[in-house]
Amino acid sequence: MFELTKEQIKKFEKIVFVTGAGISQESGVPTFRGNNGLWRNYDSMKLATIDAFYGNPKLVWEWYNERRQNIFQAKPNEGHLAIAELENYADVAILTQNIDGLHQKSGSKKVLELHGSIIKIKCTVCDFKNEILEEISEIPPKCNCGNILRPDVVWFGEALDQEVWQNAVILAGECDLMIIVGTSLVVSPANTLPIYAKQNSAYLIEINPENTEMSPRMDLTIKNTSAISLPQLVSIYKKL
Ligand code: BJW
Ligand code: ZN
Repeated sequence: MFELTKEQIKKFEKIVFVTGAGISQESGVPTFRGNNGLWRNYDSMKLATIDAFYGNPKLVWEWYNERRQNIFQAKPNEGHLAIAELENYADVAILTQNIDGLHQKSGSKKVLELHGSIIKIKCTVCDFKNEILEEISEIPPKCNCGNILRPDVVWFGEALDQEVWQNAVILAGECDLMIIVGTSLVVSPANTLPIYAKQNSAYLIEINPENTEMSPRMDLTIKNTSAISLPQLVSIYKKL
């Protein structure tokens, strides 16, 4: 499946993974687009906006509460675990669009969360930030300053955390192998990361059962799921 020679693989010193919702699909976490992208008949893409939140904060909070409960029960799958294991053989960084924390749960150390985290909250007005330590009883929850709290995630039209993004761009620009897993690559600026890698002549591998708009620009496309494909990649490293 990985049509790479051992010699080619040995040359890859810095590996960067760009991951999206598809890597957690086999852990039971729904993706955003396609058949799984509906929640109570609402389009996930329309809920992930600041307008949706201010229009109906209770509804958007209910969406996040349900997802958090599901994510807390979810276990990293063979795909997450394979990436964590690869850290024993190479310099690995993960640039994830996911907010589910499953890479960290699987033991991966260098994980940059581009779109925030499901366990974090922040005030819509003041600088208050915290982690959700217990079940939220009052929806929407309130800050001590009197204003409503929101999930500390990045919605459409909002800027990514600049420090996280700058570091992601540096890592993408320095890697010699980028593996893009389980993302439709339709959301910017995350979908520009392969371009930074290509500028450094990195080798690009995409793992996705479906084609994406960027599939033609990949050096190798593996049209299979991440829980099947990633352990196969690690097994090549084990035999080197
Ligand atoms: C498997 C699999 C298996 C399945 N194994 N694979 C026009 C109008 C307005 C805005 C824009 C516009 N054009 C561009 C924009 C910018 C906008 C954007 O990109 N929009 C596009 C949709 C058009 N981007 C933004 O707004 C970003 N901010 C920004 O640009 O800021 C500029 C700015 C600068 C300065 C000041 C102010 C602003 C922010 C984007 C934030 C995205 N947020 C979300 C929600 C995060 C929180 C949450 O999770 O709730 O991020 S939306 C959602 O999409 C989420 C995801 O991280 C993200 C990407 O989705 P992903 O991961 O790719 O999932 P899917 O479902 O799309 O794909 C899954 C894939 O897996 C599929 O390909 C499957 O085939 C595959 N798969 N099973 C392997 N087992
Ligand atoms: Zn506040």
